[in-house]
Amino acid sequence: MGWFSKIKEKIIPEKATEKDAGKEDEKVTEKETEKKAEKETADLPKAETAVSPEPESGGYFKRLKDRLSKARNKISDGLNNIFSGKKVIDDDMLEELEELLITSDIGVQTASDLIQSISKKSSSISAPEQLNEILKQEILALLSNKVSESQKITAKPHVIMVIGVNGVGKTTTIGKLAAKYAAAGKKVLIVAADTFRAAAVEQLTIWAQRAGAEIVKQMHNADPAAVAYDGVEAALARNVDVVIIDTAGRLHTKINLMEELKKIKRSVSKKMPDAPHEILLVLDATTGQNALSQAKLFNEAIGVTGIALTKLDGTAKGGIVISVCNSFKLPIQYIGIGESIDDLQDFDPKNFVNALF
Ligand SMILES: Nc1nc2c(ncn2[C@@H]2O[C@H](COP(=O)(O)OP(=O)(O)OP(=O)(O)O)[C@@H](O)[C@H]2O)c(=O)[nH]1
Ligand SMILES: [Mg+2]
Repeated sequence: MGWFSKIKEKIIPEKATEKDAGKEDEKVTEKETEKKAEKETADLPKAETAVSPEPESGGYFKRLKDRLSKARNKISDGLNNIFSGKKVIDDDMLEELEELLITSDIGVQTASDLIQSISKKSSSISAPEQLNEILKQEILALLSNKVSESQKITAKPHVIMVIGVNGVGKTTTIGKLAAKYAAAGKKVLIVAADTFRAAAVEQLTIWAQRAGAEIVKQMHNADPAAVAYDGVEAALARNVDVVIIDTAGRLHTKINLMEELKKIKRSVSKKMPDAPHEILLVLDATTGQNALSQAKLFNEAIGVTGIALTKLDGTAKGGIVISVCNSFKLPIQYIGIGESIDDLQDFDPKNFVNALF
């Protein structure tokens, strides 16, 4: 199926899951979680076994633009409303602009910082519409400041541990990431260290097949730290380039999620001293400012090297990207813009801002 028909056929419901890290542990029974996982496995997008070829030139950006349409509509409609019929830039206009930024999830502090620098520059322009361009440039400057060089692979295997609360898109992102590395000619091994639900391993196995990656898994309820250790051991023996470890977002035991993740990290480094080389935190863009508190908690407890921000296609509040960039020293490495295997993009501030406006 062509990429354009795929976009047309896809209807993604607006999701608004407000979950705090760790809080869900007790609330959800194992049975409910198993049911959800089975549904997720059944819901996996079908008939995609490899990364689809990139659409014709400019297709990468076109796809990004298409998938950010909800967020773009909110911002551009808002800006049009603010500027329409106005001849001068006054305090009311700047206030309305600030409100629009805040309701787009840019965050109160970031919005106020942006308005301050915009108002300084606004004296040099005559038409209110020119504010649009200034806003764009300010946001781009803000995002570009925070982007680090993409992770270089120097170790073999390069071990990536993927963490985050339940349902944010860890397993899906792993499938997409594995496909990216495989397409770049890397030998990839996925490790199923989410041993909480049987269906989680099944879901990951399907993604591994699609991505053309190997998988290391053990029995349901096996010790996740032991699975991770075995995974790295297998990778060393099998000449693997990239290892990606899936972890649980919620536990059925009383062990704290953070404690379990620390244990996995320790066990990986016992097998390979520098590993994990990356700890990728997955955040769900539809959870808004809640994602910020998750980033803080995970970073303090485990140490995070980068962020994958998922479900940007499902939110009108694209400002969360700017908020995350401005609040932490952590770079956004990837953005998820759909449920298919080729819906993970390297985060590029310039493309992002152009697609958003
Ligand atoms: N629209 C959209 N959906 C996504 C994206 N990434 C993941 N999803 C969907 O989010 C749901 C949850 O994804 P999972 O990958 O199972 O999330 P998880 O973090 O592994 O969940 P747990 O294993 O329960 O902790 C699935 O239905 C995915 O298809 C994205 O970028 N866009
Ligand atoms: Mg998962």
